[in-house]
Amino acid sequence: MKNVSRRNFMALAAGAAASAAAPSINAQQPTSHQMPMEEAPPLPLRPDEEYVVPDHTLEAKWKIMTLDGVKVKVRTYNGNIPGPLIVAQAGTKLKIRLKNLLTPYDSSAWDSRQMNVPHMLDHTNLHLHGLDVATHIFDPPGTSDCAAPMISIGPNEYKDYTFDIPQDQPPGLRWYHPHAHGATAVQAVSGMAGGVIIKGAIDEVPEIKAAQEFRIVLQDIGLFETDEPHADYAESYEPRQNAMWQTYGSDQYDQYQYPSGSVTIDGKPTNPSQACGFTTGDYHLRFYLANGSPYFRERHNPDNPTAPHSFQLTPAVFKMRPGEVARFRMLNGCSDLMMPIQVENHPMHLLAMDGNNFDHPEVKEYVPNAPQVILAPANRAEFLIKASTKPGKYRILQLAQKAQFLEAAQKTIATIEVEGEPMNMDLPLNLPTLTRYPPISDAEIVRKRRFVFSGLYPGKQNPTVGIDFRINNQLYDEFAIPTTVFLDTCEEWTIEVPDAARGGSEGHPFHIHVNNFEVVSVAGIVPPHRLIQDTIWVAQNTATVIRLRFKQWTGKAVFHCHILPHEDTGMMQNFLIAKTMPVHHHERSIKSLEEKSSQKN
Ligand SMILES: [Cu+2]
Repeated sequence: MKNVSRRNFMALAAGAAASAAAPSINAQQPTSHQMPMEEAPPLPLRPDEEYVVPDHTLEAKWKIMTLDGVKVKVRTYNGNIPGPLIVAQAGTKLKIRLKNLLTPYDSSAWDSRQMNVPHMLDHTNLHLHGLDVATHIFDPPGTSDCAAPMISIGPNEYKDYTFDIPQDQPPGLRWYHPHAHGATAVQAVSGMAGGVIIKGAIDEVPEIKAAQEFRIVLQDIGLFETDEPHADYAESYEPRQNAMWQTYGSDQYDQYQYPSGSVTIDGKPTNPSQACGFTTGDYHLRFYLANGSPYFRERHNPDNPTAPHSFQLTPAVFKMRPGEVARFRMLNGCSDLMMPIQVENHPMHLLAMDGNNFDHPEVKEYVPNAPQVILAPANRAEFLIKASTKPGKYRILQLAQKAQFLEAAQKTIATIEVEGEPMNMDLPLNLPTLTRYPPISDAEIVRKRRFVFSGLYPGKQNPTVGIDFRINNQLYDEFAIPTTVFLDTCEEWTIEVPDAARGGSEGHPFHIHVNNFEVVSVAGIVPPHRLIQDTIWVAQNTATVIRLRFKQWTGKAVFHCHILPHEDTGMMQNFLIAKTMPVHHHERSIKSLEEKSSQKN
């Protein structure tokens, strides 16, 4: 891979694409849902709705901060990384105002027929990840119009969202992040994400109620040296439009003697000092953060770009007494990293995945170098740890893995320091039963589908990016609906990542909006206990089988790979949840034949 000249390939391919497509200016007109802030009428904005005062206001805005001694300019919610924690109850309305205070970004050379290139990095929207709420990516929320555009809030605009949280929404850890196609990766890997906790029955289990709670929001921050002449920061992630970072090297070297430089949509090198192109995962500099504090650093490795130079920083410390039980809630909010998680020398009492608790805690024994839980990008794990009777320091580890484009070194996420007066806290035997996801029987399945997630390199459909990230051989199309499902029906889907020869160069995490799914099998293995998730890792050359019940909500929604650069460059599809299953024309014709014959008799 090292000798591949991506610039040469892209120069040819992107040049051809650019000459075939007429340039268009992307003029965004505010709609009634996106009012420029200075023109907004006083509250209440829309008297026909119950919207009065938002429960939470999220402001998307730049912030200059210092990470591990490096002055960086990042995108945030409300100036904080992670964004504010949102706590809500099932059966209530959650009102969130999203204000976009990001600065304008030039997308003038972007051809809007080519959706799967980074564009409109100054536009944003909001996704509540893992909540069973109405579809809210297309305008207006809940729409079933196949031509409905994605919600896109421009600089100095805002939008009021109202989410109806179902009464039977399982209590647990969920999260929010931007989902504007073409800008999701850049915004999220710049810091825009936060946790959502739904309170409920599990919080009242006496052994859990008695436990102190440690929340761990994990994020990554991708950075490049800035080329702004008078910048008061050293690194940021501000790719020029249609400029791609050349992971496999170039003629340009930065002050650290690392190759830099990007290509334009025409495949031409940009200004040699412009190091900041869109990347499909490799950055000049990347920090991994736990609750906003960096615990690990990676630097681009010009000699072996898929194995970044790695450096462990000082991780956070959680203090526990010997025999104490603590509740951990961990969110993998990273843009692309799959994390095999292990707590040193301690069994993990897993309570929930993706905010959906089990009937009883599942004990994952400690085995050196074996993960106790795997967190794909976007997954959450909630677990109890009963501290050892032996005082000491025990690491929470992300084990090394080579299942992705970039090799992931082992990282210490945090340290549990066991010290002080011993105690002997109890672990719960049972957990509350979830009612929203009754098991789906064979007889309920009305349709089986197969979706293949594959990457083609060099790309044929997406020459600007140079790699095609596809589902069933197609790139994302905002207005196509390849899949229609029906309310109150169940389906079984097989998500497949092929072998290397057929485009399975790495694993992909599958995520679907609106309804969580039941995991039937992973690589042919039936899980040891019932699993309800909204995201699942699908490893190279394996298939994962899931069952879905389309419940309560109709409308246009999406499923996609949760490696965000893959999603932004095409690995996403729309689907429609339609209200009633129509009578198939075959059944209609049989019925009319029967009617005709009965009339004759
Ligand atoms: Cu992917």
